[in-house]
Amino acid sequence: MIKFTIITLFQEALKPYLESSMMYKAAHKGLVEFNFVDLREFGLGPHKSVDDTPYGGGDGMLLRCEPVFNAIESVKKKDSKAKVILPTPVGDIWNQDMARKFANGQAESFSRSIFSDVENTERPSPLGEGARERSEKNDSSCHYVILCPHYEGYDERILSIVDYKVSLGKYVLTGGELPALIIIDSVVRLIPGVLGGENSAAIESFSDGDNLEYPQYTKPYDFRGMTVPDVLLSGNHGEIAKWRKQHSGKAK
Ligand code: 6GU
Repeated sequence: MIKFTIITLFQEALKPYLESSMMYKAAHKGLVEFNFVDLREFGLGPHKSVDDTPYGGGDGMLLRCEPVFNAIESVKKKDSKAKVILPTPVGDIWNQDMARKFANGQAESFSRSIFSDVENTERPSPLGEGARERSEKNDSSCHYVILCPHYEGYDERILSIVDYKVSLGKYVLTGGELPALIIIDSVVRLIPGVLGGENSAAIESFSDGDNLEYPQYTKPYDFRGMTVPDVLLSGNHGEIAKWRKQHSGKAK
């Protein structure tokens, strides 16, 4: 069971996706759990403010430390082993290998590099001791807290409570909600039993089980004059495998 707790001001943007299709099925089967924490509840003053202007001047508003720390600490009080993910355009660029490690509960193996630029004396190793034990016991049960920033940014001190900084690519989005959905989707589909029919070996490589490498066709044979390569109808499995290999393009 993998648990995601999403800290956000915009739950309504996330729920329709997580309550549909494969995400819904995975949650329904008990393979994953989605929880929400409303950051506004941790806001300050009568207006439940969560942001303020930057010291030194500049445009826009930044997420403040207090609401974020209080929200994260409220989750950690119940589960001290929960790991915090911050979607940010300056994070490590998300890839299939990272998704697989999160799905296997082995994300700690790359967290050192993510942490190399963050000073944190209280947490000399972000490797929660449980990780190695968990992977030895083959227990992938884990809890990820995704903190969705909004506005123009966040107070840098928030990084001291974050385990992983993740970027989705070299462009800028308005907030962490879409990245959170992409991170969750790419992890959940790798949990054994979510897609059905796969075994652990099938999720060992990007291509296996993903059918991304070669062109595929289904019925009809002839669609508006565009026909299916005949080798695929030949029943010759050797030739079919050869054709697929020749036509596979490596996903970048
Ligand atoms: Cl994780 N956040 C934001 N705001 N923009 C992004 C991103 C994340 N990844 C790419 N662009």
